[in-house]
Amino acid sequence: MSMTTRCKGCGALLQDTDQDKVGYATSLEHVYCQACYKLFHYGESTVHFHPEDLPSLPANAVILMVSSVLHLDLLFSYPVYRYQPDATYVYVINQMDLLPKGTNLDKLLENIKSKAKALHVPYEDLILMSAKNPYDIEHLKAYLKGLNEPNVYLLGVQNSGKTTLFKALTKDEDAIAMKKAGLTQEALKKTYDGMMIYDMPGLYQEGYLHHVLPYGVYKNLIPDKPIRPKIYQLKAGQSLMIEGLFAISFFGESINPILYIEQHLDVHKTNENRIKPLLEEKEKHFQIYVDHYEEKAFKIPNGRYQITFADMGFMHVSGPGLIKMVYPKGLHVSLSEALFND
Ligand SMILES: Nc1nc2c(ncn2[C@@H]2O[C@H](COP(=O)(O)OP(=O)(O)OP(=O)(O)O)[C@@H](O)[C@H]2O)c(=O)[nH]1
Ligand SMILES: [Mg+2]
Repeated sequence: MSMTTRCKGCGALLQDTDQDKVGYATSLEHVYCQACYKLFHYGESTVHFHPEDLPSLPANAVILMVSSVLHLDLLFSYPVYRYQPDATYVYVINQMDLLPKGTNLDKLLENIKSKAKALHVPYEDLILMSAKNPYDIEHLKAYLKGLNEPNVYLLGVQNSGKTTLFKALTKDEDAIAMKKAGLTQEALKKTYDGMMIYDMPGLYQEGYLHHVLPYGVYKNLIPDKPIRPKIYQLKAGQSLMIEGLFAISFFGESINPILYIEQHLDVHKTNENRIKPLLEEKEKHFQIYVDHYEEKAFKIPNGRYQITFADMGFMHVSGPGLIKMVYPKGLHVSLSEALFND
């Protein structure tokens, strides 16, 4: 029996001594650690820590920087190229299937390129794709072959789809890809067509839904099917409540928000002065809520902007105007330029 058996689900080193530590299994001969086994078979989430150190990356590597379309506000916010400037960086915008069919992809690509240029981000290519689309996977395989590097690393924040890509590229059947944030614990590796493909643990993102809600709740808030954007017509002083999580109040001429979130989430219109009383009795009014909230105001300049609700989705708005938001304390909420037209 080997001392270095790894869990095939998350890559953690298996150990049978400490139930509270990562990689625990009742037997070292198991395929999965207990956390992965419970997650996969019962949808139950137990400990899974978030590794924070960046692994050492060789120069003769292609680094696929995987980002979800849901995380576009954070695209380029991890300057991995500073640690290994000699590797080849390719940005993969994944989960494109979540955006509506009519989305102007040329415009999106153009905007991402100008953002990269403005931030001086070095990159070889930008690929818009879906890890769930077999055609896109074939395209990526051909592309990687053309680069002719021996090592391919999948890097990016949690839940961007690295393990899903890894499985599709290498035909691995054991690794686990689910909406549990920070699932992959240590690098999983497998050969494909003369290359070694490494599926890395997710880069740790502060303030995502897993900070404030249990897995059983947040997994239903993260979209996994094509989003049907919803347009709202609001007057100044009116608000939208998304479940008991986000209260968004609008002040401006024609802010007309368009929400890109999971279809079944409860969204209702109210007035700004109703928000406080509603949240004071949140247990009575909402299915999903948190203990503590915080507030922030966003001044929207002239033009098209995006407000991102952590890893749950986003909203497009037209400025000028003002938006006041109440949201779970500690959650990542941001204002950025809209990268595509609705
Ligand atoms: N709709 C859609 N869902 C995807 C796509 N890629 C991944 N997913 C889903 O996104 C969730 C997270 O995928 P993973 O592959 O586990 O993400 P990861 O980047 O490995 O996450 P960590 O290991 O936590 O860093 C899973 O529910 C996947 O099914 C995609 O292209 N489209
Ligand atoms: Mg993973």
